[in-house]
Amino acid sequence: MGTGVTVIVPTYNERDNVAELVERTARALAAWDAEILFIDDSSDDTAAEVERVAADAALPVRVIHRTANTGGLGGAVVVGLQAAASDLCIVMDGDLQHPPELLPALLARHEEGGADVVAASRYIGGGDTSGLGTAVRFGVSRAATWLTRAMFPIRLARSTDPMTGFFLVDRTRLDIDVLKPQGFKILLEILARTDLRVAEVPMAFAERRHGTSKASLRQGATFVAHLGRLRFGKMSLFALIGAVGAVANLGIMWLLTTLGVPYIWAAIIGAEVTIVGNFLLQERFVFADMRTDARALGTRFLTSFAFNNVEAALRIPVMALMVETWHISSVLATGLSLVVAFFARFLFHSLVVYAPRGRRRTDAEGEPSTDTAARRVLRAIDAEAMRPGEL
Ligand SMILES: Nc1nc2c(ncn2[C@@H]2O[C@H](COP(=O)(O)OP(=O)(O)O)[C@@H](O)[C@H]2O)c(=O)[nH]1
Ligand SMILES: [Mg+2]
Repeated sequence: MGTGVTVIVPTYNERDNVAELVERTARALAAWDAEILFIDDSSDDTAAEVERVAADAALPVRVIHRTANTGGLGGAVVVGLQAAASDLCIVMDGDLQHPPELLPALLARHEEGGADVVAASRYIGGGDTSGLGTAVRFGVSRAATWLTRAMFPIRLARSTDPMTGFFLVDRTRLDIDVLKPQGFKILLEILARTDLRVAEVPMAFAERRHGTSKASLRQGATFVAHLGRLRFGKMSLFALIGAVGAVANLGIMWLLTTLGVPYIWAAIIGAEVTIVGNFLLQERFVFADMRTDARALGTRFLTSFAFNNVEAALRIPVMALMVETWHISSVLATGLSLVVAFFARFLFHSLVVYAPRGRRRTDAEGEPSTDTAARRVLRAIDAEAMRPGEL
């Protein structure tokens, strides 16, 4: 028996693929002290099928069936990394698009040394993407890969396929707690948030055996938001949306005044439309991960709307006061007030609008919270400042 290895297989309705996957994996890893660990979120009886197959499998097979699907595929992989019997873990899809026969090659590359992660790439010599199916899917996959590598040119310099779901990772080199996986791209999460060394082996990506793909347009949107958050953190994404809103605001004003609407009204309509538009974009892209714990949508909207209106109404008189009392130029005053307003808006949204429900005034034991507002503000700023800043 060789070294221990755990093959982590996330499954979502993969019942018909289990038996073949276990058999091929057992054969490929006959020389290793291996186990297979399924992390299952299925609504069919995949978990029961795993138990059935496990009974006469040639290697230990376990299944963890999750009752709540937190974090989707990425969340399942994190659970697998925590529960694995071995420190050497390999994540592999449950639909046989990742050929188990490649497992020894991943392990061999790791044994050569110099790498904490070994990824199976569809894009290096000998790799093959025909299993991706349609030309559209291939194009989307390629474009997403280029975009991602362009955004992390240093961290992903050695990774031609940071979105592959087939990879080996040495758990002892990984701080699992820093991962905040969303959706499908767990390897990207690992490579972007840590400085693990990555090596690659080519993979021929196969056709899915049974069942259907769970990738979707929705996963695509989640991916773009995930990428934005990994790269910029919440605050920069928030700023980006604010900037887009400012341009939209000017456009609306221009349109309305051209149509003959008096400019005061054009300004008011432009401002309100922008406030509502910004709110919707923030909901979807900046604070999506905080929505489930926060208060109801209506309450979030009203709090955000009220804040922005008060802020917009206050900014002009405050600016006037600055010019009058500090004798600074009006341009400088405008700049200063916009910067202050930006931070105020961001902090208000992350600390109040999207604050976790029920944890605002009491701590876990129901005691009045000793966590002061100042401390929470500092923590929020700290969390943003400590994003992966390097490329
Ligand atoms: N545990 C778990 N597995 C998932 C989830 N979504 C997808 N999977 C599994 O992740 C693997 C890749 O998903 P798949 O639908 O094949 O995506 P595609 O290969 O990109 O089309 C498969 O083994 C799925 O069963 C999920 O929410 N939870
Ligand atoms: Mg698949």
